[in-house]
Amino acid sequence: AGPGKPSPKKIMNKHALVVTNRMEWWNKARFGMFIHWGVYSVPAGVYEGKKYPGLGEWLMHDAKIPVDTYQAYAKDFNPTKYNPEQWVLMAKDAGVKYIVITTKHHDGFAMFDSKASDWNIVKRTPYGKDVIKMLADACRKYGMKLGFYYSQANDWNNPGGAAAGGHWDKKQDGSFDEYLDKVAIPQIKEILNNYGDVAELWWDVPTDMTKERAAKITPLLAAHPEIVTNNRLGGGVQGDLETPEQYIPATGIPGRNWETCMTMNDTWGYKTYDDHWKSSQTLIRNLVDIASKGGNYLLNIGPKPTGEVPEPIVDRMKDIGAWMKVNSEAIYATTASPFRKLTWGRCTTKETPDGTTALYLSVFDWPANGQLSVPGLKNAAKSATLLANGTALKFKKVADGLSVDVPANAPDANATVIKLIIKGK
Ligand code: FHN
Repeated sequence: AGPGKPSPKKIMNKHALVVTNRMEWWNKARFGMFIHWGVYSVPAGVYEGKKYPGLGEWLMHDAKIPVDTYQAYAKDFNPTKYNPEQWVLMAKDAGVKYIVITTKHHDGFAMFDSKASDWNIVKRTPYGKDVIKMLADACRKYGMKLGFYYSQANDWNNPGGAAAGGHWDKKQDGSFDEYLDKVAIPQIKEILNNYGDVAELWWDVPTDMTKERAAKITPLLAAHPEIVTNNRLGGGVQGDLETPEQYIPATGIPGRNWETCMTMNDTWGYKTYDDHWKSSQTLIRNLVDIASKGGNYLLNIGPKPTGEVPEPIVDRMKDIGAWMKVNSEAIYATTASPFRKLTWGRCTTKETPDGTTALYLSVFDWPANGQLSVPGLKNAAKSATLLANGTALKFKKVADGLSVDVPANAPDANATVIKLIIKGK
């Protein structure tokens, strides 16, 4: 198939270079859900009556909140409405294949029962329960993979952890190496060993992490070779994944697995007043766009301190789920587009066992003339159907490839997928 180069074969080969058995599930998944949840959801972006414009989970840093004042918020962190099964089912219904949750963010607060630091949910909140264990149980029950975000540096509460990440309170003083030995490394062992299988370990951030320091952490993973790791440990450790944040690389990241993480509004952690929500259409198209470039979409939710998921998130997850119910074949286990550019949308591909290739044409801009042109396609086409309902579509060879007869109006305003089976690769 050309001249939309490189050809599907080349792309598939390129991917084969980075796809190992260990990464197989991850490469098929394409869609994950990120969860940023912690004590920062209590102030939710407001300190001393002032609404801070930055990220909700960065409030302590941005408002230079003293350690003791910040720690008092834990007394109001009482997520009595936390229902992890509901979270997992919301994700599952949306088509999500794995979840990654913040076990400890930059505020240093462990959302799990930690022996290494008593700045944790069990010791410091009226709730007193290990929400990570509860989520791990729910994930196991519903066959959802679970990964852990862990902020190994930039810790603003455990002494020494804030080394280069900013200092504004004497209580933050200390040695970064001591912090690593006494808090981070023991906590990493806790999350690796106390919650069953860990699908992905999401380091954040590489600040202060020299080669020597990273070399104390990497051996901890030796006993867990199945865990997928991202590229933010630091100290020159590449990890399995590139992690574009808040953007989709224009041409993917050839030769590397990658996962775009993105917020639904403008914050990772909950803020009461951030209503800048992306539309469901944008989120669906982002997922398609990312799959068409061979990556995964890790879409964030920021739950409230009560444990509830904000309504705009629930609505969007439902919309994504409705689209995925009929179109997920165009997302899961697909490989990148063989076409350099398609004016009307995106393409993902999948080889079929009978030697044909499925091209999933996701149409964003519906053609006004009832003809969808697939420029440069040289392979003979066998069939074209609307993926959502199996309606057969006529097609014909044209000078510059193939043209598919499509209905006058777009059947799906989010993205209509046409499944085109072509002979060969
Ligand atoms: O500082 C964090 C931020 O709060 C958030 O967790 C994102 C998610 O990728 N990572 C860091 C910035 O790169």
